[in-house]
Amino acid sequence: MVVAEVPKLASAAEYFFKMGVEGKRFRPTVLLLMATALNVRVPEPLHDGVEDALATELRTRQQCIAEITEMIHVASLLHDDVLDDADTRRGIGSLNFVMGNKLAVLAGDFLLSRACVALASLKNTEVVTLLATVVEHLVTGETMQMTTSSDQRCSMDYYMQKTYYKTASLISNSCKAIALLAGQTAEVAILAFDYGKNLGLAYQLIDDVLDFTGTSASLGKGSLSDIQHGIITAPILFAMEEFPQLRTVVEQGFEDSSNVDIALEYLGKSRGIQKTRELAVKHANLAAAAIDCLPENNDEDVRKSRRALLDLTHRVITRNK
Ligand code: GRG
Repeated sequence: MVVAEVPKLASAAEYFFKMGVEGKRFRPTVLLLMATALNVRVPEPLHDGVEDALATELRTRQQCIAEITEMIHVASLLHDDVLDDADTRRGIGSLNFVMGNKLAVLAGDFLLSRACVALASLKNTEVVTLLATVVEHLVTGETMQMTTSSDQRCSMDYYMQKTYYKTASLISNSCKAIALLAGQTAEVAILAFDYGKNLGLAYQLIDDVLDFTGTSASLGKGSLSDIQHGIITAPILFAMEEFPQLRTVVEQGFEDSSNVDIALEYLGKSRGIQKTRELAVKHANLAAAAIDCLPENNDEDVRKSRRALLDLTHRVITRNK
């Protein structure tokens, strides 16, 4: 799906799909597990070749959602790196750094348009609406992060809304799309959405902790990339609730690195990291609860996939990279 006619565009678009830099593929993994977890087994008497063919076709369509989701994700990373003027991504040079901003923007557009063509081929307007909304959310979240007033920067509600748009919308709406393609009820589709949304929020909250701690538990061991770019995340927002004087530092900004040190000092004295972890655990538990609410099913593959989805809710909160 990512192969382009023009050689330069082809190498740009394929850049992050090559072996070794393909990323964790967390999103497609979740979606394929969700597809199996929502499988409705056909009763034995009806089970014939036709049913098998239908099951295979459904799987192919759900796999297409997983592919589209990964393409939208990578497209957004390419554009994000241009906006941030990043020079690395996934341990190698970012595409904008290696091939320039113009090709990086065009490669993102190309991936997004190939994703649109694949989406159209599914001929399901509700699913098209879900994923088109995701792209709108990504752009909205990015813009929210870029253009904040002082009050918005210090607001937990604003931060959670932005986090939903930038990180959780993609996985929640794609999970819902998987359920709709399976012909599931509106109730089950909402459970799939809730799972994705809460898993995505938990994932990002831990990401924000790791930006301060890295693989160790101690502060300042992470890349500190958010705070150095002036992006205020949950740990600082919680610390600010305990130490309101931290707000003055946040308002001054972090161009002066001594402000980063001051903020880290307050963060260290506060329960900011712990409270962020607790909030992540709360969302991980909500994700697990959504899986537990799915209609009972005794099929071994379905149960295995549901266990794996539950296992992921633990992994997102215990990961240290
Ligand atoms: C072109 C669709 C499109 C949108 C443009 C720039 C922009 C609008 C959106 C940016 C959205 C963005 C970069 C959100 C961050 C999401 C996030 C947590 C990325 C990290 O994901 P990982 O850790 O990365 O899963 P890997 O490398 O494993 O894929």
